[in-house]
Amino acid sequence: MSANNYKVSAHQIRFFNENGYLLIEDIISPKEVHIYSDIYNGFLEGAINTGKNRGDLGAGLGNPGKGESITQIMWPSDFMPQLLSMPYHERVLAISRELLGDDMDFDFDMLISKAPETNTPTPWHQDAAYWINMPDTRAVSCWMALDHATKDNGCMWYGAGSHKLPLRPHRFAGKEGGALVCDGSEEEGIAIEIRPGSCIFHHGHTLHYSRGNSTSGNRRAFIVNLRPAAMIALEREQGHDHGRGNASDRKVRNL
Ligand SMILES: O=C(O)CCC(=O)C(=O)O
Repeated sequence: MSANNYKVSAHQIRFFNENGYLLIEDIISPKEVHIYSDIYNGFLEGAINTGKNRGDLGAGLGNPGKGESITQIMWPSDFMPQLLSMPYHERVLAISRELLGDDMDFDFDMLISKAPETNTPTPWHQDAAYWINMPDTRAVSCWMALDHATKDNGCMWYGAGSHKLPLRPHRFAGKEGGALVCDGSEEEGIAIEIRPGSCIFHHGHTLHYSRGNSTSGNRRAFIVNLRPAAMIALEREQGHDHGRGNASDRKVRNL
């Protein structure tokens, strides 16, 4: 995947280093939002069969007997490789290199969708709790909204500066093998409501969470995760690929 030019300012880089997250408005244009929205719906509605890569991140957390609580589809770009050379992935890669260095590379992508009235929060966690220990802890995730993300439908909340603190102990929030949770509360977080096509970058150690979707609309997010190329190679050597064809590839190191 090549990175096209996308400049962030020195102030934005400082903000990211200080707080562990960074809002980027309109990473894709309104016209591009329509294109991505159609692709996303193709995945959600099953026009693209994602088999075992589709799961319920909210299993055991809410919505019993009513279908998926939080739909998670791992590796959409495996099913549609052209995504890798489309604007979102290319711009995310470019920005990740500006934020964390030229050796940042694409690790994996995923879709996380909260259907109307599913009312299932994504528990407080730090992404690094899902990963193997890595000597180089640089990692960043980009969370792009395809619907207006609001507190009521599940916008992201972040613990500012939490990426600088040690990883908190995590445990399974619901079903074993499902979502992880650590201590955290809205009092220590900041909610970031964004419009479709805007996104937030967060560091792999930044504490975050989202409320459930209690509205009658969708809350769709397209997420791309990046880390140094050498750390991706290390993960693969150790057999970790973030659920590529195997939704149970979830290694927890802090239980
Ligand atoms: O979309 C959500 O509710 C959670 C997303 C998340 O935890 C992440 O992107 O790391």
